[in-house]
Order: sequence, then structure tokens, then C-alpha cells
Amino acid sequence: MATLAPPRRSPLSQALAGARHMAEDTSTIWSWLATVDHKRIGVLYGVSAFIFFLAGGIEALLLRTQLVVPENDIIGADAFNRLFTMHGTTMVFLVVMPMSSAFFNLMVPLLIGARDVAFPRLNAFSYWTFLAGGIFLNASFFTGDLFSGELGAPDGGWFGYAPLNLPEFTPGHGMDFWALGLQMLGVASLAGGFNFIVTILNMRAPGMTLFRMPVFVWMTLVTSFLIIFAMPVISVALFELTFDRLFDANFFNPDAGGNPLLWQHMFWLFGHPEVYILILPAFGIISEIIPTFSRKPLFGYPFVVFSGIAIGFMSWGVWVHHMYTTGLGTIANSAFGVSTVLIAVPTGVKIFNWLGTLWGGSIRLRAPMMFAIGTVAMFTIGGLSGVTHSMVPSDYQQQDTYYVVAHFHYVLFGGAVFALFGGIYYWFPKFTGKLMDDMLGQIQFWLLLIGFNLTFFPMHMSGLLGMPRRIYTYDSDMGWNLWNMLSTIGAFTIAVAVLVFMVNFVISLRNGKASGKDPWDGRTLEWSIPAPVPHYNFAQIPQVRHRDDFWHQKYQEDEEGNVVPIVAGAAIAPDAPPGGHDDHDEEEHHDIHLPSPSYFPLIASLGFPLIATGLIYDYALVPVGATLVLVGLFGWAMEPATEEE
Ligand SMILES: [Cu+2]
Repeated sequence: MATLAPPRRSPLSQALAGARHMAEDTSTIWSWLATVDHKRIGVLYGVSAFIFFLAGGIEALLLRTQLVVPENDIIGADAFNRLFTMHGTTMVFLVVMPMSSAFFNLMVPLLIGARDVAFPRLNAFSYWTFLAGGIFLNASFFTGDLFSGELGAPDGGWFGYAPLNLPEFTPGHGMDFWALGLQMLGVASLAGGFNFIVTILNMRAPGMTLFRMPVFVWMTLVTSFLIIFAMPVISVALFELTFDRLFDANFFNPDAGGNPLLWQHMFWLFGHPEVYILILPAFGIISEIIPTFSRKPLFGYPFVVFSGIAIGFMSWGVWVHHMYTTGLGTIANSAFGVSTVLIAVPTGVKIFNWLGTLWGGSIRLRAPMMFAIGTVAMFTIGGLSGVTHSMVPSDYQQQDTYYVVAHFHYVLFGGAVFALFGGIYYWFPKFTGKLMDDMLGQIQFWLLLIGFNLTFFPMHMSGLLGMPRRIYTYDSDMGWNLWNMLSTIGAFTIAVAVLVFMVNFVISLRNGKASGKDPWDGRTLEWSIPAPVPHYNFAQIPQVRHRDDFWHQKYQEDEEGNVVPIVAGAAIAPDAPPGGHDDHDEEEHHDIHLPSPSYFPLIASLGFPLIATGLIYDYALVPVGATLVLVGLFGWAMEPATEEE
């Protein structure tokens, strides 16, 4: 081939080309900063969310240490306020949501037979904006006077009720960081939500009709729709709060005719769908695990899908159940009481479907399955206490007590976090080619289950005995001493379980047993490709003919209706050591074009914390941050998406 002289390039474009070249070597840190590969972005999401999980966990341990005995004064009232605000904000926005995003990123393209998401750079932008928001929020700790032990973190609760969120009651900059940090997280979630809707609707492999999609993909779709409708509601509320706090507006200030209840309406109109944004991905994960480890198809697939969609719609009509005691009147309370009872129906449908899948299955109690069953059991307890809140008269008694704290931890920890651990054990082999240690997994499961129940079950008791939420200490003659002692012991047991998980993760990453590509005898497409997943995912885009397509490639029903392997000995025995390598899958595939790495999403994301810091401290930073965002977006738009030929 004749070589042509390269066209003359400006120094800037040469520098960019050099930087891009560095990013193409996947062993460098540059390649992580510029990656647009959904698998790497998934790993980044997962690792970041786990680090925030440790931070939120340490905050919880400090809270529980303060409450272990009555009249304790280890951290004091002010730090207590800040720590429970950060604990709640962290666990909701920086742990469960991004950990779910990690699974969306890692799994959705593999489950639908695609090579990447629809908008890989938007995906990178989501991640970096999330990270910027998370770091920005936590940076608020350092805005106090740390030398005198004064934390600067937000202190208005994760729900930030007005008028307590106004500077009169929460002076300092903590709540400014909170409002602006959450605003960034909203941008990140919106970008991710749109990306996954388009990915799921447009990028499915041929033959993958909507009703052949794995349930996890369905739940991702419903969650993404909830995200794009719910995040703008809290964005508006946060803008108004920022105007109130920084520019003397009066949206929520009753003295100037503002309305503090407006905040609660907007917060919970976002906040209740948010509950399902947190839990539906978990439902999706266990809907993949339970059939695989029961060796049966999911019982009542259409019911699981439609109940998920129904939950998505109904979640918009229940927010007042957070506000019964605000005086909206009996009509409003009754109507929302009814709608709240009704939303328990599709949730119950799902629980019966999971039980129906277990029923008569040949169940293998491996670590992923243990966590999935644990999810069903713990979530059901939380669901039942939720139904007791839906009853207006009983809610009047429970409002603002530890009974509520017990309830939502059963839902969000017992439900979401258990399922996320199950998902990690389930899909770890797909990305590492190694199994996590099952014995350590079982130990972690039981420690977590015991620690979790020891922490949160007693809160039902302390709550019914009248212990209010958010108090930093209590008198010794209230009858709450035993329950608080138990809760604190439980919290440290959870910490031990998390340590076991970390040990397991690290040693399995290094020395885990080789898994082969299909260690669980799986049903869905991801198990048909090599482990670790090659960067192009599928050497050939699969043609899908069934729900659970990969299962149908391995098994069929004979005349008597028995499930038999299609070719004798072809089925991979569960947990068998890996057979021959799929050498043909590991060849270089020069004809597959994947999007090139780009630094521009990161550059655009870096502008946001600068703008936010500028709004709080010095307006001069605002144009600097805005310029960075614009440069990032401009470069992103002008840079070719794939390597020039
Ligand atoms: Cu709710």
C-alpha cells in the first residue's frame, strides 16, 4: 500500500491524538479516565459505590456507638445530625443507585446481546458526574473547623425538610453542598436513564423481542423511566432551595409567604418513586438468580414484568403516605392510604412468583441463591411493616419513630443490599473468569443476616415504645436500653460481614477457582460468551429465538416432557471445571469497530463541582467551571466517535 504523507496537524490536535493514543493502551490509568467501554464504566461505578458504602457504613457505626447506652456523649448532637444526614444521603444516592448503575452497565448489553450501550460517551459522562457529585458532597465534611472537631457536613437530614433546610436553622455551607451535590447526581442519573432506555429499546439482538428480555433488563427499563421522570422533580426542589439559601429567595420561607410543605410534596413526589428506583433493580437481579438456581424458568414471567410496570406507574400516586401527619385532611389521607395499600398488590405478586419458582425446583443453595432468598424474606418483612404505615391511624403512632427506621432498612438493606451482594456473587465469574469462594460467601451471608436482623428488628420495639428517630441520646428510664444495645451489637456484626466480603472478593480475584464461561448452567445470553468477557462482548451478534435463549441451546424437552441435554454430554455440569477454551472466540476480530476512548466526558463533568464551589464561595469560579463544561461538550461533539481509517 502506498503511504501518503500525513496531513499537517495543529499542535493541539497532535496533543489530543497523543493523549488518545495513551488511552488506547488498556494497561494505563489514562485508559480508565477515557474509557467508554460499558464493562469498565460498570467496574468504576461498582468500586466507587463500594467505597461510598464503606463511608456510609462507618457513619452508621458512629451513630450506633453514640446510641449504645443512654445518656452517652461520644459524638454529641451536632455531629450526630451531620452523620445521620450523610449516612442517609450516601446510602441512597452514592451506594444503592450507583451500585444498580454498575449492574445496568455490566449486564444490560450482555443480556440483550449488544456490544455496548447506545451512547458510550454519555455513559462515561454519567459516571464522572456521579463521582464529582459524590466527592463534592463528602468534601463538605472539611468545611467545618476540623481542628476543634467541628464537621461541616449537611445537617438537615437526607430528606432536607423545609424550613429546617434554610440558613436560619442550618447555618454554614453544609446544606448548600447537599443541594448542589444532589443536583450533580441528578444530572448523572438522568444521563444514565436516557442511555439505558435507548439501549434497551434499540440495541437488542435480532429476535430479542421485549417479552424475551430477561427480567433484569425489564426492571432496568422501568427504573430508567422512573429516573427520567422523578429526578427533574427533585431538581426543581433543589434549585428552589439553592435560590432560598444562596440568593435570598423565599420559596420555602413561611415568614415571607413561602410554603415549607411545598418542599415535602416535591421531595416525596420524587422520593416515593425513588424507593422503586432503589428496589426494582434488586428485584431484577433476584429474578435472574432464583430461576437459575432452581433449575426452572421464572414462574409467571409476564406477571413479574407487568407487576414491575404497574409498580412504576403506581409509585407516582402514593407520596402523601410520608405526610399523613402534616394536616392535609381526611380525604387526602384516605385516598393515599388506599393507593398505598394497592401498591402492595403488585409487590406481593412478585413475591409469590419467586416462591412459585422455588416450588418444586431442584434448588442449589450457593451463595448467590442464599442472598436472593434472603432478599425475598427480608423484603417481605419490610413490606409488611410498610402496610402498617399505609394505615393512617397506625401511621400517626409510628410517624418519626424507630419503627419507620426499621421498616425502610428492611426494604432497602434487606431488599436492595442483599440482592446486590447476590448479584456480585452471581456475575463475578463472568468478568473475572473466577468463582468467588462459596464457603466465605455463605459465612458472609449468615453473618449479614444475623447482624442485619439484630440491628433492625429491635428498632420495631424501640419504635413502638416511642423512641423518636434522629435523637442523639435518651434517658435511661424509657425502656429503650436493651433494644439500642442489641441494635449496636448488630451493626458491628454487619461490619464483620462486610469485612468477610472484602476478604473474599480480594482473594477470589487473585486465586479464585476458574469458572469457565457458564459456571451456574445459566439461561441467558451472557453465559454463552467467554469469561472474562472480551472487549467486543459478542464475536457474532446472536440470533435470539426464545426467552432464556441460551438454555434452549443446551436443553430440550423429550416426548415425555423431561428436560434433556440436546447433545449427550454437551450440557455443562454445574460447577464443572472449565472445558476447552473457545479459541475461535479469542481470535482478534478486526472487523468489529468499537467506539474510541475520549477524555471529553470527564472534562465536561469536572466543570460541575467548580460551578457549585463557585456559587458557594466565589462567583469567579463559575465561568471557569462553565467553560470546562462547554469545552468538554464541544470536544465531545467534534471528536470522531471511532478511530479514523
Ligand atoms: Cu413512600
